[in-house]
Formats: sequence, C-alpha cells, structure tokens
Amino acid sequence: MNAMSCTATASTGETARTGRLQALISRVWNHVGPYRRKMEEAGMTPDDIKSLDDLRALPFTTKADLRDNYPLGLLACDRKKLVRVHASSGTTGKPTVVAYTEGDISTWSDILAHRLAVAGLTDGDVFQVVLGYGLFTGALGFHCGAERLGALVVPSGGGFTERQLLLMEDLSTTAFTSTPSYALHLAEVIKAAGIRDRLSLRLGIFGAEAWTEEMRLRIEEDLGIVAIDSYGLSEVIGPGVAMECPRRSGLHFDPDHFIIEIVDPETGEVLPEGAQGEVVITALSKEALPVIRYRTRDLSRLLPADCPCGCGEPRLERIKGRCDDMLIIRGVNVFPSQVEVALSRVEGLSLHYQLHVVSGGAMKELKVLCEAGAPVSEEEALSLSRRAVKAIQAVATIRASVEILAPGSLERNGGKAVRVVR
Ligand code: DLL
Repeated sequence: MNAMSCTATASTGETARTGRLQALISRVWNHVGPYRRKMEEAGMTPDDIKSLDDLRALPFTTKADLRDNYPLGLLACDRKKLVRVHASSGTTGKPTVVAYTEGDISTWSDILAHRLAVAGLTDGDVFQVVLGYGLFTGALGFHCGAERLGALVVPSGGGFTERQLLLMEDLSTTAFTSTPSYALHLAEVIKAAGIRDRLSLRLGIFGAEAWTEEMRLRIEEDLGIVAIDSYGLSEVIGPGVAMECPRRSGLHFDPDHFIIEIVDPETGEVLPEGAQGEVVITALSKEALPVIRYRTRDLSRLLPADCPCGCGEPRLERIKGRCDDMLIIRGVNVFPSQVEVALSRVEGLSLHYQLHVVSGGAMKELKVLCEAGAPVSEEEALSLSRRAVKAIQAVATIRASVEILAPGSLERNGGKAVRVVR
C-alpha cells in the first residue's frame, strides 16, 4: 500500500453509508439492551433512520454509559466471538473496557494501514512503536496497522530512552510513533548526545495527547523529521480514527468508517461545518462494541474536504484540548495549549510543563511548573520565570505564577504527559 491508496479507498458514497448506518442501528436495537432502551425513551425505532441526517435524532453515548455497563454490557455480538480487550485507565474508578472481534482487529489494522500510508509510511520503513503495550490501545493498534502495511515493526514499547536510541541506531529505524511529549524528550536527548547523524529517522506519528504547532516545530527541528498528528480513542476503536497527511493541514478520516459531528458541548446541538465544538463520533464498522454518537469531550472543528493533497477525504482540525481540561482562572477560560504556546515563546524554556490549579481564596489561581532547557542559575531562573509570566499574560490573558524546574524534573515515562493537576 502507498499514499496513492488514499484515492483507491475513497468513500463509497452516501447511499452505501446510509445502508451501513441502518444496519448498525438495527443490530444494536436487536442486541444491545441499553441502546434499545435509550432509543425507545427517545421515541425512535430503526425505521426512523432513512438518511445520514437522521443520525442527529439518536441519543448520545457517553463515557458514563460505558462505565454503567462495565465491563462488557454494551456488546453487540456473542462473547465467544471476542478475541481481545483493551481499556482506558481514566482518572477515577474502574477502567473503561473495550472489546474486539477478529473482524474488528482486521478492520482496525486496515484503517490504520491506510492512515499510515497516507501519512507517508511505506513497506520499506522500519517503524518503532514507542508506546506502552498492554491495555492501552496505542501500541498494539499501530503495531498491527504498520504490519498490515508491510513495514518492519520494532515493538520497543514505552520509556527506557537509552534502549530506544540503541534500537533506533542499530536497526536503522526510519519512523516511529510515540506521544508528542516523549518525542520531545527523545529529541532533546538525541540533540544533547549529538547522535542525530547516526540515526535514519525521517517520520514521526504522534498522538494520544494534545500538542501544539509550536511543539511540532521543535520536534521537527531537533529530529529533522516530518511530525504527523494522529488522533483516536479507545471507545471508538483506538488510534487511527484520523491522521494528517504530509501536508499537515487537518487530520483525514474515512467517512465509510466514522461519522463525525461537532456539537455544542453544553447543549448538544449539532454545529455547522467550520464551527468549533465537541467531537462526536459514530463508528460504522465495529462488530463487538459499536458506538453511536459518542461524546468524546475533545474540541475541534470539521474542515472542508479540499486538502491540497487532493485525496478528497474529510478533515478534522487538530484537537484543541478536552472540554474537561478547560480551566477557569479568575473567571477567564484557559486551555493548557494556550500556556504551551506562551512557554514556546520564551527562549531557554523546554516544553516539559505542568499546570497546577491552586486555590487563591474564592478564585482559582494557576501555578505553572516548567523545566528550563538547560541547567540555569537562580538568577537566570528568575528571569525565565518573569518572561514566562509575561508570555502567559499575553497569550491567555491571565496572571499565572511560574516556577522554573531543572531539566528532567518532570516524569517522562513514555505514557501520556500529566498536564493538569487540580
Ligand atoms: O490515546 C489512542 C491513541 C493512541 C491515539 C496513540 C493516538 C495515538 P485513549 O487512551 O482512549 O486512546 O485516549 C483518547 O486522548 O479523547 C483525546 O482526548 C486524546 N487524544 C488522542 N489523540 C490525540 C491527538 C488513545 N492527536 C483521548 N491530539 C482522546 C489531542 C488526543 N488529543
């Protein structure tokens, strides 16, 4: 498979998609009690789905629905047909378990193989999977997708930086996937060790956490690679829902597998193309655990399908953040990504940071911890902190306090970076 396959597997058209949606709704009506009850409460039956637009009348699915039916109460197939589970950890309580049939794993591999091909990976690449293997969908998802594409997969897992670099050098790794925060860490270590010329890296596929354009530029510059944004979530399938092409102007997705709506996060009202809101996804082709109108809590907008790459697939703008991550500091809405942009403007700071929301009387205050790019004196740290306070004020219009940490102070275990501590 190669990038041209983008055209080869282009959408099968609205009629076929409507048929797939109708079949999906009938299946969950017949097999998934909680979905059927929700539809009945909304006064709907499968016969009400006559076009793709009718999807809008169906009830949403939320993380709470998956939790309430823990572990496998939303299965749409016989339990014997399951071949794998994954889970997303969540911050409280039990994990959310997601299940796959053999057919699901195959579809997921096909979807990811296609997305990776569009992103620029080929069967000649050595692809290192620098993500945690296990319940997290990231590593095994990419692993199977890259194998399906025919790349040589190096399943090195997350963390253990020295071993990652050793494998990258000895196996001539050309592409890798990790979280963006870990890619930044790898980039810094490679730069400090002066070993970039000994590596063959050309492409990085990054996701699982929000990151900014500023972070992308740093990773690209330090590693000399093209850095691609990749989006997905366990409840919908895992990584591979949407991914950039080398033009990097929005994340492409396949409308034959995913219907993406943008809704007002407060009211649930569907917003028009171009408006920013909460991403809601219906997965059309899953057997074990279909999700209908899943409220992701992620914020983005739909872009027209006219990417300069010419593939004609619809696009999602890169994720701005999660609704839940929005902080209200002294009455002002602030996203972690705004702080990241501000910190990127202060020369001498790394982009390893953490936001602590602390109580300041009746109001919430923001304390930002950020690592210096290199060891600094107390005086230099003070100057960096002052400049960071100003930059945050300019970008996010709030006054935060900033503590400068020594390089390497914040944890980098290869998993998702903890950006907000409340
Ligand atoms: O993070 C799947 C994945 C793995 C995607 C590797 C990409 C690469 P979960 O652990 O269920 O699944 O977390 C899903 O992570 O709702 C977003 O909030 C966030 N997220 C994932 N990709 C991006 C991205 C995987 N590219 C949650 N940009 C989602 C911003 C992202 N946030």
